[in-house]
Amino acid sequence: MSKPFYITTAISYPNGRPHIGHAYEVIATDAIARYQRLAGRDVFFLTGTDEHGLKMAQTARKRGIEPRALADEMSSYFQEMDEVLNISHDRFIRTTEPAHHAASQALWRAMVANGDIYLGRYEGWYSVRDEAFYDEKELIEGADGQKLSPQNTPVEWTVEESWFFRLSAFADRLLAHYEANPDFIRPESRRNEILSFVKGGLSDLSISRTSFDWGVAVPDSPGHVMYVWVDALTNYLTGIGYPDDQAGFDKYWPADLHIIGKDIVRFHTVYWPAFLMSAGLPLPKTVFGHGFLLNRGEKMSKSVGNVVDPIEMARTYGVDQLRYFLLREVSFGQDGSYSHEAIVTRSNADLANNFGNLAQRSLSMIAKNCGGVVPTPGPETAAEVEFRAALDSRIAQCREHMDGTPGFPRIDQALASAWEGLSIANEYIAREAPWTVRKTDPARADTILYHTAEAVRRLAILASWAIPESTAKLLDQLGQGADARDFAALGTPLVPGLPLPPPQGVFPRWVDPA
Ligand code: ME8
Repeated sequence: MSKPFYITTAISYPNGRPHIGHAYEVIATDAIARYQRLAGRDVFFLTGTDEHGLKMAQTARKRGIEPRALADEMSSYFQEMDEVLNISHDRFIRTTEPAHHAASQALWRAMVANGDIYLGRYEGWYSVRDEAFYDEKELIEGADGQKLSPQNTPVEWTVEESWFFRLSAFADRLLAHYEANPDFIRPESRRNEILSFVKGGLSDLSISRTSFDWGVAVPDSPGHVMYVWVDALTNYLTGIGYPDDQAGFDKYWPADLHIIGKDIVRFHTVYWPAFLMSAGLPLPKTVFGHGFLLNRGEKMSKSVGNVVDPIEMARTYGVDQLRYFLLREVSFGQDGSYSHEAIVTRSNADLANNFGNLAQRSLSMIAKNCGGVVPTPGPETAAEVEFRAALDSRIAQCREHMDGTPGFPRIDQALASAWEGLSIANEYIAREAPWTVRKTDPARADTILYHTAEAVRRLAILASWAIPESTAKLLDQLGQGADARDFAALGTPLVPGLPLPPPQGVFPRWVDPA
């Protein structure tokens, strides 16, 4: 058995309903998790909600409810989203779970034991929206002269007694780690940002709050709750059993891949590794900072009114249509844009026309002309030899894109290669024209249909991490059992004579209502 693979998303703040950015992150992570499972890895995929902090407390207060009630309500929408989007996570963690409080306190104690936590007084700028402290020099000036964080959010001057983490002592060790492990921060542009940030020197980090109580209690320190990012990051340990389930923890830690958005790379590549170093735990292999999803190129915000409900979108366009669009259209690691037109164009061209036509043509001809069983291929001509070689090379390219660069699965390019395979298969059937050949040479038509159906089978397996529901339907129609759907089955050809269920269209075409 090959090495287990542990992958995580960020855990989302359930202070509102999920938006398309949350959907994008969990879909991309799900695609990678499914890919690794198909490749035979034992995968653990963790996602969840980040329920503490001032932002949650303030939102709840505004609504006149308890933070816990807000978290319960909103976390349920994130869980519903995951279900609707066909997310294959192994665990959905909520940071309000008792096990997570215990894990956060265990990590805290380990950092205390290493001498990295001391009591002090925090005076400085805090952004509730970002749940982040900022140095004066990082702030920018807003339109009416008020101070804003580098993320353009309001900051407030905060003074309180606080526990501090000796982050300043970790700069050299962090830099040495980045140097020795180029895959630690991906993609390269994010790595460069962090390198220059850390080279600029690190201040100690305030890691507890006394002005509110919605959080994990600091051990042996009445009145203090942990800074939300300390407990939030710890979720990656809690999720696999830290500190009590040593076997589970040893099996999966260190994480292979933390998938997060570009706005929280600093927390994951500066604070998180420093906490782990302090606690004597190994560091995750890669933190990947993906880009942001923009609505027609604009940042989404409640005030612009362009926040889109991903559950609605999946119901409107179809789950696989939405998944495919996001995975194929966004260059992984960069920002991407979406619009109704772009989703419709992409899914009609690549799903309905390319994949749909190929499957429909070959399977309906087999149903009609081959007695509904996989036809028996006759002798191959140069056309089949070339076809198979071209397909083999696209399958290999797809896998190289996903596996070739440690920590950087090139999702969109992998799909581009798989879809080149589909185009090649469509060209093959169009050129060989079994519908014409059948009239004069039925055995040759059977050969062509066999090779086309075999291509549909292989490409359905190859794409199943991206569009699991549709490809499962195709593999049902090809009579493939549950044990014949992973990458190992790519090399096990269709068995002639296998009876097939009646074919049905899998990729509906979107037609705009008149
Ligand atoms: O940051 N496009 O939670 P969050 C793409 N709780 N991704 C986006 C996005 C957009 N428009 N907007 C947000 C948090 N994201 C913390 C994380 S992890 C220990 C704690 C991404 O709900 C964002 O970058 O604000 C993050 O990775 C995730 O969605 C959750 O964001």
